[in-house]
Amino acid sequence: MRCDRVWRHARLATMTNDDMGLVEDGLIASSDGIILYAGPASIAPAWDAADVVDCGGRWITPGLIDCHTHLIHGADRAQEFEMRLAGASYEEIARTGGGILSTMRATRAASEDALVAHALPRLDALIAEGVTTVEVKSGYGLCAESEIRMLRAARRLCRERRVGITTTFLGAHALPPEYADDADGYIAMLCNDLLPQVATLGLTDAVDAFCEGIGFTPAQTERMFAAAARHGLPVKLHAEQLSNLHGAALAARHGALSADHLEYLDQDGIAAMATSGTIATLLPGAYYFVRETRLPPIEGLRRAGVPIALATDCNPGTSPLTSLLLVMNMGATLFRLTIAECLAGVTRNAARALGLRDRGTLEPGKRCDLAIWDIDRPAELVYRMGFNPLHARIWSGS
Ligand code: DI6
Ligand code: FE
Repeated sequence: MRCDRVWRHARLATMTNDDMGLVEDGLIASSDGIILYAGPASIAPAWDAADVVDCGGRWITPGLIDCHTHLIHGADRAQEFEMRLAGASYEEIARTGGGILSTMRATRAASEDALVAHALPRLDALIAEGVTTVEVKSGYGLCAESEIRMLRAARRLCRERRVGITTTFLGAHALPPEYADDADGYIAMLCNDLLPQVATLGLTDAVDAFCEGIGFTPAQTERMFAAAARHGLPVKLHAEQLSNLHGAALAARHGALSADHLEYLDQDGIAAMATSGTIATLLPGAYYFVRETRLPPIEGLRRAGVPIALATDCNPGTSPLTSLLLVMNMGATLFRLTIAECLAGVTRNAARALGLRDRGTLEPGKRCDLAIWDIDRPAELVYRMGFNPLHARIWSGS
């Protein structure tokens, strides 16, 4: 049978089952950027390929997927980090005009070109470790013009690099100064004016909110979800990061793709997520960086069969992190996830957290997004810290 390309003498972690779907002597065939075959060489059809790559026994996984980032933002907050090291708390810094609002000012001041230019080094760091799809949120503009500019900048990233980008509208991330003391008014503006604009322009693939004491209430979150439904957009939620407002259960009731963070998630939230098929996206970089001590309820999620995704949460305030390999290491070390759970978290389950059925595993019919690794066993991807064993990255078949 004819195809464009074959990778042979490879070991595969197809991620098609909970044991990573391992294949010792594997072969992948692709045409037009789509996998035609991924499995044992011994039972593969005889492929007639224009291009045959001998992998020399290297491991191939699906291209990695970072399903929760704030990659587009105006400036970093290293200075705030110094203040925190000197004893100031995140809340104190926020009260004195720092925190999210300082990033808002920098983001509003940045042109679309500047936002793209500032994000590219972060995107390149992800790509260098085999990432082939990245979710990017808005939420540092907090006004129509700047939120739209952020989403346009995010969409541009996939024209600047060979990578899949999905965008998420996170207007309900923080309350901008124009609406101080009027959170309901801000939410009404988002629902009635800004989200319809963003949806009409085709700039977003999903809607997210920050449901938290320092963010928005469950009632306000629900208004965002209702507006998202009016535009046919799926929802996700920053939930139970710092306290338990029962956001995950609310998200589940609205059929959310994912609920993210979840350190303070309770059993009712877990049960609701299990019923709705909502993915639990854990963000160990934020847990680490804010020195959180409360662990997400991993065992409860496992018992209920809630699929777990892992992501960087790359943002300037609580997770200035651009390594999914390190995220996997943190997932194992801090959250006690298994190797198979860590890898599923940045492939199969990350795809589900984005509602993308066309990637995340090595199977016929899926996109041919691959990461080829110089390792002897998959555990090495999780075990090392600050070491990058990527041999090659294939996006859309080449
Ligand atoms: N959760 C977080 O940890 C970040 N946003 C959110 O919703 C914080 C973002 C920042 O401090 O800039
Ligand atoms: Fe986040």
